Amino acid sequence: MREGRQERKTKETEICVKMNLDGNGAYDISTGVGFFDHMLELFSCHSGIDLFVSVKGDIKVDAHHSVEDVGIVMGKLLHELLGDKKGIARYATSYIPMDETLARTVIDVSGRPCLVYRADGLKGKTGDFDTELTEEFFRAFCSYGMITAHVELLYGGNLHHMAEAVFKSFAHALSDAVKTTGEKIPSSKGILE
Ligand SMILES: [Mn+2]
Repeated sequence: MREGRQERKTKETEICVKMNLDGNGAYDISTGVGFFDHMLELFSCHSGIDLFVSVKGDIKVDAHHSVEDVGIVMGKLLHELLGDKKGIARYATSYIPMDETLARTVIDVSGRPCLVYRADGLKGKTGDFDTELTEEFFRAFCSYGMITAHVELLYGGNLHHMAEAVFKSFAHALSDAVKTTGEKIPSSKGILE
Protein backbone atom coordinates (compact mmCIF):
# COMPACT_ATOMS: atom_id res chain seq x y z
CA MET A 1 0.00 0.00 0.00
CA ARG A 2 1.31 3.43 -0.96
CA GLU A 3 0.07 5.07 2.20
CA GLY A 4 1.59 7.56 4.63
CA ARG A 5 1.49 10.85 6.47
CA GLN A 6 3.41 14.12 6.47
CA GLU A 7 3.39 17.04 8.89
CA ARG A 8 4.71 20.57 8.62
CA LYS A 9 4.72 23.39 11.14
CA THR A 10 5.74 27.00 10.49
CA LYS A 11 4.84 30.33 12.09
CA GLU A 12 2.07 30.64 9.49
CA THR A 13 0.55 27.18 9.30
CA GLU A 14 0.41 23.81 11.03
CA ILE A 15 -0.56 21.04 8.65
CA CYS A 16 -1.08 17.29 8.76
CA VAL A 17 -1.81 15.29 5.61
CA LYS A 18 -2.46 11.56 5.26
CA MET A 19 -2.76 9.97 1.85
CA ASN A 20 -3.37 6.54 0.37
CA LEU A 21 -2.68 6.41 -3.37
CA ASP A 22 -4.36 3.00 -3.54
CA GLY A 23 -7.47 4.02 -1.65
CA ASN A 24 -11.04 4.52 -2.80
CA GLY A 25 -11.58 8.24 -2.42
CA ALA A 26 -12.32 8.44 1.30
CA TYR A 27 -11.65 11.89 2.75
CA ASP A 28 -11.71 14.05 5.86
CA ILE A 29 -10.75 17.63 5.08
CA SER A 30 -10.56 20.61 7.40
CA THR A 31 -8.52 23.58 6.14
CA GLY A 32 -10.54 26.43 7.63
CA VAL A 33 -11.46 27.56 4.10
CA GLY A 34 -14.81 26.08 3.12
CA PHE A 35 -14.48 26.26 -0.64
CA PHE A 36 -10.94 24.86 -0.54
CA ASP A 37 -12.28 21.94 1.56
CA HIS A 38 -14.84 21.38 -1.22
CA MET A 39 -12.03 21.34 -3.84
CA LEU A 40 -9.90 18.85 -1.86
CA GLU A 41 -12.93 16.65 -1.25
CA LEU A 42 -13.51 16.57 -5.02
CA PHE A 43 -9.83 15.89 -5.56
CA SER A 44 -10.03 12.83 -3.32
CA CYS A 45 -13.37 11.60 -4.61
CA HIS A 46 -12.37 11.85 -8.29
CA SER A 47 -8.78 10.59 -7.93
CA GLY A 48 -9.65 7.70 -5.65
CA ILE A 49 -6.79 8.87 -3.43
CA ASP A 50 -7.76 8.71 0.25
CA LEU A 51 -7.03 12.12 1.74
CA PHE A 52 -6.96 13.51 5.26
CA VAL A 53 -6.01 17.18 5.60
CA SER A 54 -5.98 19.20 8.80
CA VAL A 55 -4.83 22.82 8.86
CA LYS A 56 -4.39 25.42 11.56
CA GLY A 57 -3.49 28.47 9.52
CA ASP A 58 -3.33 32.24 9.68
CA ILE A 59 -6.57 32.65 7.73
CA LYS A 60 -7.23 35.93 9.53
CA VAL A 61 -4.54 37.28 7.15
CA ASP A 62 -6.04 35.43 4.16
CA ALA A 63 -6.07 31.88 2.83
CA HIS A 64 -2.83 32.21 0.85
CA HIS A 65 -0.43 30.52 3.30
CA SER A 66 -2.88 27.74 4.14
CA VAL A 67 -3.62 26.88 0.51
CA GLU A 68 0.01 27.03 -0.67
CA ASP A 69 1.31 25.07 2.31
CA VAL A 70 -1.27 22.30 1.85
CA GLY A 71 0.08 22.03 -1.71
CA ILE A 72 3.63 21.72 -0.33
CA VAL A 73 2.76 18.99 2.17
CA MET A 74 0.57 17.02 -0.27
CA GLY A 75 3.33 17.26 -2.90
CA LYS A 76 6.06 16.07 -0.54
CA LEU A 77 3.93 13.15 0.58
CA LEU A 78 3.03 12.18 -2.99
CA HIS A 79 6.71 12.17 -3.94
CA GLU A 80 7.57 10.01 -0.93
CA LEU A 81 4.73 7.54 -1.57
CA LEU A 82 5.61 7.12 -5.26
CA GLY A 83 9.05 5.81 -4.27
CA ASP A 84 11.02 4.55 -7.30
CA LYS A 85 7.82 4.86 -9.44
CA LYS A 86 8.14 1.26 -10.61
CA GLY A 87 5.17 0.18 -12.70
CA ILE A 88 3.28 3.49 -12.79
CA ALA A 89 1.56 4.69 -15.97
CA ARG A 90 3.49 8.01 -15.69
CA TYR A 91 1.55 9.95 -18.39
CA ALA A 92 -2.14 10.82 -18.32
CA THR A 93 -4.59 13.32 -19.79
CA SER A 94 -8.01 14.31 -18.55
CA TYR A 95 -10.70 16.58 -19.92
CA ILE A 96 -13.48 17.47 -17.49
CA PRO A 97 -16.56 19.50 -18.41
CA MET A 98 -18.81 21.13 -15.89
CA ASP A 99 -21.85 22.52 -17.65
CA GLU A 100 -20.51 25.44 -19.77
CA THR A 101 -16.91 24.95 -18.59
CA LEU A 102 -14.14 22.70 -19.92
CA ALA A 103 -10.78 22.02 -18.24
CA ARG A 104 -7.86 19.86 -19.32
CA THR A 105 -4.89 18.52 -17.37
CA VAL A 106 -1.95 16.61 -18.84
CA ILE A 107 0.44 15.05 -16.33
CA ASP A 108 3.87 13.49 -16.53
CA VAL A 109 5.13 12.01 -13.27
CA SER A 110 8.54 12.99 -14.52
CA GLY A 111 10.64 13.54 -11.40
CA ARG A 112 10.93 17.14 -12.60
CA PRO A 113 8.82 19.93 -11.14
CA CYS A 114 7.03 21.99 -13.79
CA LEU A 115 3.61 23.60 -13.91
CA VAL A 116 2.19 25.26 -16.99
CA TYR A 117 -1.00 26.93 -15.79
CA ARG A 118 -3.39 28.70 -18.16
CA ALA A 119 -6.62 29.73 -16.51
CA ASP A 120 -7.03 33.41 -17.26
CA GLY A 121 -10.72 33.41 -16.35
CA LEU A 122 -10.10 32.02 -12.88
CA LYS A 123 -9.96 35.30 -10.96
CA GLY A 124 -12.06 36.59 -8.10
CA LYS A 125 -13.80 35.05 -5.13
CA THR A 126 -16.21 32.21 -4.83
CA GLY A 127 -17.41 31.73 -1.26
CA ASP A 128 -14.44 32.33 1.04
CA PHE A 129 -11.91 31.30 -1.62
CA ASP A 130 -9.85 33.56 -3.85
CA THR A 131 -9.77 31.43 -7.02
CA GLU A 132 -6.34 32.81 -8.00
CA LEU A 133 -4.99 30.64 -5.17
CA THR A 134 -5.74 27.61 -7.36
CA GLU A 135 -2.49 28.32 -9.20
CA GLU A 136 -0.56 28.64 -5.91
CA PHE A 137 -1.87 25.25 -4.79
CA PHE A 138 -0.93 23.45 -8.00
CA ARG A 139 2.45 25.19 -8.24
CA ALA A 140 3.36 24.04 -4.73
CA PHE A 141 1.96 20.54 -5.32
CA CYS A 142 3.89 20.06 -8.58
CA SER A 143 7.10 21.60 -7.21
CA TYR A 144 7.28 19.34 -4.18
CA GLY A 145 5.63 16.35 -5.85
CA MET A 146 8.24 16.56 -8.63
CA ILE A 147 5.66 16.24 -11.37
CA THR A 148 5.03 18.04 -14.64
CA ALA A 149 1.48 19.27 -15.17
CA HIS A 150 -0.15 21.34 -17.87
CA VAL A 151 -3.38 22.68 -16.41
CA GLU A 152 -5.71 24.62 -18.69
CA LEU A 153 -9.10 26.12 -18.33
CA LEU A 154 -10.15 25.96 -21.98
CA TYR A 155 -13.28 28.05 -21.46
CA GLY A 156 -15.97 28.65 -18.90
CA GLY A 157 -18.42 31.02 -17.31
CA ASN A 158 -19.27 30.37 -13.69
CA LEU A 159 -16.36 30.69 -11.23
CA HIS A 160 -17.46 27.77 -9.05
CA HIS A 161 -17.71 25.53 -12.13
CA MET A 162 -14.34 26.68 -13.44
CA ALA A 163 -12.47 26.00 -10.18
CA GLU A 164 -14.22 22.67 -9.81
CA ALA A 165 -13.47 21.52 -13.38
CA VAL A 166 -9.78 22.40 -12.94
CA PHE A 167 -9.48 20.44 -9.67
CA LYS A 168 -11.41 17.47 -11.08
CA SER A 169 -9.36 17.30 -14.28
CA PHE A 170 -6.16 17.40 -12.23
CA ALA A 171 -7.49 14.65 -9.95
CA HIS A 172 -8.44 12.38 -12.85
CA ALA A 173 -5.13 12.84 -14.64
CA LEU A 174 -3.11 12.28 -11.46
CA SER A 175 -5.13 9.18 -10.63
CA ASP A 176 -4.38 7.65 -14.05
CA ALA A 177 -0.71 8.73 -14.02
CA VAL A 178 0.12 7.12 -10.65
CA LYS A 179 -1.81 3.91 -11.32
CA THR A 180 0.39 0.82 -11.31
CA THR A 181 0.04 -0.85 -14.68
CA GLY A 182 3.29 -2.82 -15.01
CA GLU A 183 6.58 -3.76 -13.43
CA LYS A 184 9.07 -1.44 -15.08
CA ILE A 185 10.22 2.05 -14.20
CA PRO A 186 8.64 3.92 -17.15
CA SER A 187 11.78 5.69 -18.37
CA SER A 188 14.45 4.77 -20.93
CA LYS A 189 16.94 6.19 -18.42
CA GLY A 190 15.88 3.48 -16.01
CA ILE A 191 15.27 6.01 -13.25
CA LEU A 192 12.62 8.57 -12.33
CA GLU A 193 13.63 10.83 -9.48
MN1 LIG B 1 -19.37 22.42 -6.25
